[in-house]
Amino acid sequence: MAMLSFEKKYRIRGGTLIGGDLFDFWVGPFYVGFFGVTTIFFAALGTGLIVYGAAIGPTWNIWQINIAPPDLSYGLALAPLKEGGLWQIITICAIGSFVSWALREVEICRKLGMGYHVPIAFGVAIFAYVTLVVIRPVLMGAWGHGFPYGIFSHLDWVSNVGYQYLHFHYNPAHMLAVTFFFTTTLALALHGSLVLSAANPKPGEAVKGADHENTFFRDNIGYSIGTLGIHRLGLFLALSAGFFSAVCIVISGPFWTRGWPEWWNWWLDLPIWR
Ligand code: UQ2
Repeated sequence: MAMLSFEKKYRIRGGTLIGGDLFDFWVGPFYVGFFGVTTIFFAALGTGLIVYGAAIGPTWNIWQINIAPPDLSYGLALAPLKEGGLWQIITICAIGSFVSWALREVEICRKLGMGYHVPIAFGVAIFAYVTLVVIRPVLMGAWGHGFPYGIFSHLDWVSNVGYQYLHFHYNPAHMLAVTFFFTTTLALALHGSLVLSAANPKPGEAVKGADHENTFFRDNIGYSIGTLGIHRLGLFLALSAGFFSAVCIVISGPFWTRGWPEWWNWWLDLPIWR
């Protein structure tokens, strides 16, 4: 269907989750919707507070700007603005805008009669972020366990929290997450290169299709997962990477407080060695 007649058919009202026809319109190419408005609201407020936090801080150096969570002594209470309260409100704004964006994606899916794969995938990324700044701090009993908002400061946080458990690469969920990240890059490299090899031939040559793609992998490794299958695999690999990243940090502290290398003592402690 040509784009113009497609848009005439699908750019119609309805399918909203909330508010009926309120904000049910487009601005240029962008769908607005109730959640478009809440996205803009939270993103603008959050960004403004980050700039304010930078302004009252000691530096405008983009790498060194830091907005820290409250001291651990505040526990799960609200803190004064300049003592981590900014971080708390910025966190609310971030979650508000991320969730609004996901719900706006849901409304667009509903209008188009499509599956919810994209908002569900984005939801896993939101879940990983919420695990770091809400779920784990709440389980640990203090907002101070959240990570600071700053380029170098969040890197320092990751390094320090990692060393607190001696060697984070011994964390079994971290091992799974890393493996899924690498396998995701393998799958996308295979997929991207295969599609380009078939669909982007040198000038004058015919474009090849799925038969060529399948045959390449059958000739090469005796198996082709298929054109739909590679996308299912890719989504599974990517979501698993995000999911096990969240698991690996949420078990560090709330469920395991010693060094991760020590966790593997269960192997040496098996009764079969006696
Ligand atoms: C494939 C296929 C595609 C692909 C790719 C494969 C025609 C265009 C990349 C090959 C992928 C396989 C065999 C799975 C590899 C497994 C892992 C865990 C990386 O068969 O169908 O569609 O893009």
